[in-house]
Amino acid sequence: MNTHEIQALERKAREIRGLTIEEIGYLGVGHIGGALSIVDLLVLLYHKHMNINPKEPGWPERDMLVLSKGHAGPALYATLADKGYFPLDWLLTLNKGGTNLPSHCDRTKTPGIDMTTGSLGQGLSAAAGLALGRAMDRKPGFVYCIIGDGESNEGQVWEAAMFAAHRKLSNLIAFADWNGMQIDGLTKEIIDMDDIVAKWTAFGWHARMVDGHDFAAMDKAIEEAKRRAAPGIERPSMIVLRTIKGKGASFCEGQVTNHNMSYGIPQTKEALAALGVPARLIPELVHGA
Ligand SMILES: Cc1ncc(C[n+]2csc(CCOP(=O)(O)OP(=O)(O)O)c2C)c(N)n1
Ligand SMILES: [Mg+2]
Repeated sequence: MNTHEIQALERKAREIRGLTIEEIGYLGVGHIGGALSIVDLLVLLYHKHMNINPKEPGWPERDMLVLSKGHAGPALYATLADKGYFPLDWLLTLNKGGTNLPSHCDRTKTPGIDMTTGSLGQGLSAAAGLALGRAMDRKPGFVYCIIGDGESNEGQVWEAAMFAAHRKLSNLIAFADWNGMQIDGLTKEIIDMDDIVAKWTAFGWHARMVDGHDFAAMDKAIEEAKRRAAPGIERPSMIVLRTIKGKGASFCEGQVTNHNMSYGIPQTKEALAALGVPARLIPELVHGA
């Protein structure tokens, strides 16, 4: 990727962070920390790597994403709305009665959501099933999956790890959002995963760790993972992303309290100013009241 492409992705990520902060700020409470830590990855996937058609969300040949850490749905909703899957103003209905955008992802409600998630530990199994189906049908395309570091404490993650390696699912590219925090505190104090790359490697995956806020590094890792689909080296890939929970929200970045926090219009306004992006959703901020 050249500097121009990287700058365009960085600009897009600031916009998506702004939309995500407005979306949750308008509701008044939500999983802002874990949503913001994956924005750079979502932007890279949806603006560079994924073969998709927002006009036809169910296109059978599309690449798919399973957001296993389904509580980060609001960041994915902002990315999808911006891509044109549904109108931007749906973002103001987040988790309200009758909405198409529940707090956690639901494939029956939202165009562009490929798997229902929120019960942690299950998404990688679902992604492995989708990838196996593709492989059995000899269909092209990749299945992407995002899990959390706290979620990685779940046993089912490691069942999926064994299964995907056994079936040589090189069309499965997973990411672990290593933001160091989970609901009750620091991951290393709850269950320390120690050398996580060594663990995935031992489970038969191609694994590496990169900075989850560095587009060039992530892009290189994804390109490398795609090459693992070649005959003779078929392995699923795990890309562990070093990230900052709450990245880009001036009022809570890096704070262990940002998992599922309350905030409102004043903090939203402050954060948008710090990001250098205009308000696009909340009427009183858009019209400067
Ligand atoms: C099976 C299950 N247990 C508990 C929860 C409640 N819960 C929601 S988010 C979360 C913490 C997840 O931590 P992590 O995977 O690190 O997410 P992130 O830091 O990216 O937000 C928990 C325990 C859940 N959604 N599913
Ligand atoms: Mg975490």
